[in-house]
Amino acid sequence: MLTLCGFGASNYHNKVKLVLLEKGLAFEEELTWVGETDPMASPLGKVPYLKTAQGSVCESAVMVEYIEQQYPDHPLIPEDAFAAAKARELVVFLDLHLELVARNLYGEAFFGGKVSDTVKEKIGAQLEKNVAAFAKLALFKPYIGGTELSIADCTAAVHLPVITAATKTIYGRDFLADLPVKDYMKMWSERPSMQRVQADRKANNELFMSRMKSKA
Ligand SMILES: N[C@@H](CCC(=O)N[C@@H](CS)C(=O)NCC(=O)O)C(=O)O
Repeated sequence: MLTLCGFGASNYHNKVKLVLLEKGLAFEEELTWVGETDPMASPLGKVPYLKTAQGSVCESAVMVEYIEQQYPDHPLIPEDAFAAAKARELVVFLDLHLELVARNLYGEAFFGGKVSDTVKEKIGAQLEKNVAAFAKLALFKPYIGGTELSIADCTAAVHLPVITAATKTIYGRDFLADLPVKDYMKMWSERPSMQRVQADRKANNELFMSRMKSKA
């Protein structure tokens, strides 16, 4: 049995959860807040992490690869090596070049904190460049890498809305406005996997926000 540890308001938690749901796998969830993680399972104290019969694994990208290899039915990584590389390339752009950069804005965008003007300027320039690069790779036909749903979609579906919200709040402009994100998310909203993730996210979000505020 697989146990996904984390919380429903986390985009990385939901990335792995979408993969599990899209593959039709049975799994349990264990509500684990940042600050309450198992240091052996997640040495950096991040969520999510995955408990398996053999032990635990952290880092969402690694978890997704493990799930795919261990449970090859309903594949979310193409069999063809080049197509697989292209799906993984999109995941790296989304996780590393978009989300991790935008994350510098979340303190002010979502949690009532303050981000300095210097940081805003630096992050704005980085995001501008990285979004333009991502736009060259993302196909939206209708899936992010083309005609097949992949791990790149499970990643895009959780990160793109957060990047839109953060850039709108901080810069007054959606940095993803030139991409068909709205139609893409509408397509996702019709999938049962996303319906469950959104319902769980809403249920968890209030609790998460009150925890963040009490810590601020
Ligand atoms: N690279 C990690 C990122 C996970 C991540 O940043 N998770 C956030 C919650 S959405 C977290 O645990 N933040 C607390 C921290 O970084 O200390 C992954 O892909 O799993």
